[in-house]
Amino acid sequence: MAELKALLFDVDGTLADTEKDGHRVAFNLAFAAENLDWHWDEALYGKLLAVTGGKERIQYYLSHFNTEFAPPEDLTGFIKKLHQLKTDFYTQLLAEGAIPLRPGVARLIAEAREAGMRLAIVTTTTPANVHALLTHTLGADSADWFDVIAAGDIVPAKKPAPDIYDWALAQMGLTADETIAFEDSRNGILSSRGAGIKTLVTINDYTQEDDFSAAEIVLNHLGEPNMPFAVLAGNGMGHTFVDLAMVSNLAKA
Ligand code: XBP
Ligand code: MG
Repeated sequence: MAELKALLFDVDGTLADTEKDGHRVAFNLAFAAENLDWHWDEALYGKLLAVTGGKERIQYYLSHFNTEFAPPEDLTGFIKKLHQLKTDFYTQLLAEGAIPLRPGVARLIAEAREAGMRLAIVTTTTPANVHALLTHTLGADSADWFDVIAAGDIVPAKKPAPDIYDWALAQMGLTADETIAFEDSRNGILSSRGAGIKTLVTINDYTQEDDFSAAEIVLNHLGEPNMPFAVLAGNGMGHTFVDLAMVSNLAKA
């Protein structure tokens, strides 16, 4: 049985609830700035989350939900520009402190660093978004705490493909059984499990109905000493908040 050497964190929905009040809002601000009469309300955005990656999500919106739109000749360039604008709005929202970390995230990362556990980010979102979230929640130098920030277009096939997790493992020189992943969504766990990595899931409003049967455990959040988690599937082993001891046991199970 391999020893646990690294914690691999998804970002959106896992480190912070970024989708509804962050990404969605930033997409809408970008549409308005470009004089597009598109608006992604909370319900529509839930459907659009079927596709990961912001550029891919815009493409999916046009092909499935706004087929009336007459695409410009250079659709790829148009989407790229719109998405860059969205990234600018999104990182601005994070700089304003719009999105806090989820319960237990800062505590677990601090404990892991203290113990010399390696850390990585494995996400679909744009690298600038990861840096903005880390900087404005954990502090200016916190991106350096992570051995690898695997993000965005680094691999062409985004989650649910396993490629981004495979890439992170290769960069770290680790095997899947030396790591554990933290995810919040079906696309996320398909990716982590596809790479053979045991996965702890914390759900959110958009993902609570997802199929997480491949998870080691499913929780409402990571919990804090004064805010116990609820176990939605799996065995909490008597714990009330996720600490390194619990994570190591899950990795061994
Ligand atoms: C996150 C995503 C991303 C963000 C938007 O998925 O799907 O597309 O919503 O980010 P995961 P960009 O949590 O599985 O990584 O607009 O920067 O692509
Ligand atoms: Mg996620």
